[in-house]
Amino acid sequence: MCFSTDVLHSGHISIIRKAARLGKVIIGVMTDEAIMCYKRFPLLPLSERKVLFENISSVYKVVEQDSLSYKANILKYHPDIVVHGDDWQEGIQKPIRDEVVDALAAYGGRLVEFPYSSDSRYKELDKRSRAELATPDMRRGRLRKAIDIKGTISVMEAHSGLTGLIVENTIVEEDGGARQFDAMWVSSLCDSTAKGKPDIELVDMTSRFRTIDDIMEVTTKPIIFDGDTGGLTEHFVYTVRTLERMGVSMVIIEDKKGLKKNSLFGNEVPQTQDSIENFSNKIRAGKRAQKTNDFMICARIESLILEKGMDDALNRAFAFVEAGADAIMIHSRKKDPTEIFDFVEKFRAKDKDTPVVVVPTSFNSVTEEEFKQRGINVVIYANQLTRAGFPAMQNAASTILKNHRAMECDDICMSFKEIIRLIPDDI
Ligand code: SPV
Ligand code: MG
Repeated sequence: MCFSTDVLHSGHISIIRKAARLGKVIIGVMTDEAIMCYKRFPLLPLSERKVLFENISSVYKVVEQDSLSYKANILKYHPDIVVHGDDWQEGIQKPIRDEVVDALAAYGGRLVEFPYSSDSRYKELDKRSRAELATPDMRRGRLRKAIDIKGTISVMEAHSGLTGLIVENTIVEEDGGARQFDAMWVSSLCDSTAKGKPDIELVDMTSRFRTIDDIMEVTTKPIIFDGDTGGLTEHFVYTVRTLERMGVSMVIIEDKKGLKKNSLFGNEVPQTQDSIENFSNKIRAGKRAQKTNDFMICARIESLILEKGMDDALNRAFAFVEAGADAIMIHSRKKDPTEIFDFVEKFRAKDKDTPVVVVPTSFNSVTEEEFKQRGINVVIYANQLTRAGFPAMQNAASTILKNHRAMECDDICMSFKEIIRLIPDDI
C-alpha cells in the first residue's frame, strides 16, 4: 500500500486492517517531493509521517516511495498484492493504476481494491489542512522548505485572485507523476500592467499589498514579492514588516535607485545602479526589521542588465550575501544564457549554499533541469500569464467590434460552465 496522508483517520485504519487479512502489509510512505508534485504541501515531513505508520500494529514494514508511480517499489519488493481504494479508476491517478496492473501482471501479482470511504468528515479534514496551509505562519516558511526539498523550484506570476487560482490549481501529468508550480511571483511589471500603468514604482505599496491579499484569500502556495528597489531604507523596513505579517515568504529587491524602469529595457532608458554600500545597508536594515527566521530577503543584481560586467555582478553578490541577503537573483536580458551560467559557476565556486534565483524571460530555452544542474534554485516565470491573457482579450474585443455582436467571439472564450467552475464555492 502507499500513503501520502499526514492525518490518519479511521478510513485509513480500516483499509490497512483489510489489507492485513491478505498478508504482511508493507506501507510505502510518499516522500515530501512526490506529494508536492501532485497534491498540496505535506503538513508533516516524511520522517514524521513514517512514524505514524510504524506505530500501527498490523503494519509489517514501512518504506519510502519517491514518486506517485508505484513501479520502483513493485520491482524492489515484488509484493503479491497491491491494495488501494477504488477511487483511482479515473482521473489523474488512472495512469498510475494502469502501470501498477501491468507491473504486477509481469510476475503474477494482483491488485485488490476496496471501496473508497467518502465520509464527509474526511473531506472536512482535508479542507482544514488546506486552510491551515494558507495561514501566514504556515505559508511563509514553506518557500525555504520547498527549496530544501526539491533543490530547484518553479514559480509562476500571479497578479489577481484569478491568476492566483490558475497558479494554485494547474497540474499536468508527466511520466507516471505530476507537475505543478511551487510558488507565486507577484511581479511589479504585471501588477502595474493589470492597472494600465508603467512599471516605475508608480503603483504604491498599499495597492501592491491589496493584490497580495486578493491572491492570498484564494490560494495556499508561497509568495515571492517583487519589491522593486525597496524604496528608501526608512520605508523598506516597514514593507518587510508588512509582507512578513501577511505571510509572504520572500521579497526581492533590485540594486537600482532613482526612477526605476523595467530591466528588460536595459540601457535603452536611463537607469542608475545603487552603490554596494547603500544597498548593503538597505539589506541589513530589512534583516533587522523582520521578526521571524522564515522571511527571506533576496538581493537582485542588475550589473549584467546595465552592462557593468561580470566582476561587478560577482562583487555585489558576495557583498550582499555578507550584508545578510538570504538569496541572490541574477538578471539578464540576453537570449543566450551564457552570462547567467558564467555568473552562477563563479558564484558557486565560493558560495555553495545561498539560493540563486533567475527570471528566464529572455533566455527561455533553458529547461529547469539544466538550471538545477548548474546550481540555480528558483526559476521564476515572471510575466507569461499577463502576456498570454492580453492578446486573447484584445482579440475578443476586436472580434465583437467587427461583427457587431458576440457570437463570433464565443469560440475563443471559455464557456460559462467552465468559468463558473473555476471559482470554488468555498475555500
Ligand atoms: C517583474 O516581473 O516585474 C520583474 C522581472 O521585475 S523583469 O520584468 O524581467 O524585470
Ligand atoms: Mg519588477
